[in-house]
Amino acid sequence: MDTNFLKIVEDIQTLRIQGATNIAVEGVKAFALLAERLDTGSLEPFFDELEKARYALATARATEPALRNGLRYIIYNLHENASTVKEAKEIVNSLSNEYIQLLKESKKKVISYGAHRIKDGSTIMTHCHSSLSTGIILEAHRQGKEIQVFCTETRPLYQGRITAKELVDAGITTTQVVDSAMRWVINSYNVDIIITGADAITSQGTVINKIGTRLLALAAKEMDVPFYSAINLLKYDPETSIGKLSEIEMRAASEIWDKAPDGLNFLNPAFETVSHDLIDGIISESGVFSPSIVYLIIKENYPFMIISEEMK
Ligand code: RUB
Repeated sequence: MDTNFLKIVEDIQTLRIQGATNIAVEGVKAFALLAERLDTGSLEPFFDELEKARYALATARATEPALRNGLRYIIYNLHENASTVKEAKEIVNSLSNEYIQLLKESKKKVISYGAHRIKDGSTIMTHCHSSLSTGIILEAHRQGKEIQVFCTETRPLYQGRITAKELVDAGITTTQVVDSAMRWVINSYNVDIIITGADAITSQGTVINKIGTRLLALAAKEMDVPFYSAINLLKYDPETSIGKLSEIEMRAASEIWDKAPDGLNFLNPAFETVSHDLIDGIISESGVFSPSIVYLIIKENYPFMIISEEMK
């Protein structure tokens, strides 16, 4: 595998590229560029190299089905249709563009539907950095709605600072709080709506997002504040429909405390689940609806993500 490709894999692992949509777009692009540069005489070694690349990207972050679904989309169609290396390269290129286009179009719709949900005068709360939920807030502001936003720091890697900077740069009144103040803010500042992003959604409509998201959803429930998850459905985890559990990525202890005393144990889960009963609605490219009907929507719109045991 060449160094340009490995650099992207490393950027994904180290969060220089972060957020599910960015990870999927950059990962799929890197895959297509690698395919373009591969110099193999016949199809078999070409497919072998692509499989190694697929594996490297698919395992770079454990909880990122949108990237894995993109690679599946390309490879499945490739094996069906390519008979020469030249043809295979063309197919990878056009399918990767198609998938990136799907991601971009779905993001636009999520942003548009989500902005409708924000009323003029709203106080909004969010967590971590999600290009979809920030996109919704920025769009509501662009439409001239008077809004203010509270966002968390998102320890240990402070992705909340990316959110805060984007919102402040756009001229939105924004306040950052430590993660443990999330409930206090909802209670003390009349938050009207909470919108977070999502990395994955399961066949049962459980959403997976940055650690702390479930706490936010529980606090929202306690105080009767609507909790929405902004997600494109390319983040569906197909394996959950055959009974597998989505994996939650565990990250290095050094992200929490790099010069910790010897003998101290750490746990650093990157994500957690939010079950559908805590979510008022998912804001998706197919509309705003209850997460519990996600499987039906996927079946209708993205049949390539429906799998069975035999396909594994
Ligand atoms: C980012 C995160 C985001 C989702 C959605 O985690 O949890 O809410 O990935 O992002 P990390 P988007 O920083 O660990 O990647 O809405 O941009 O797809």
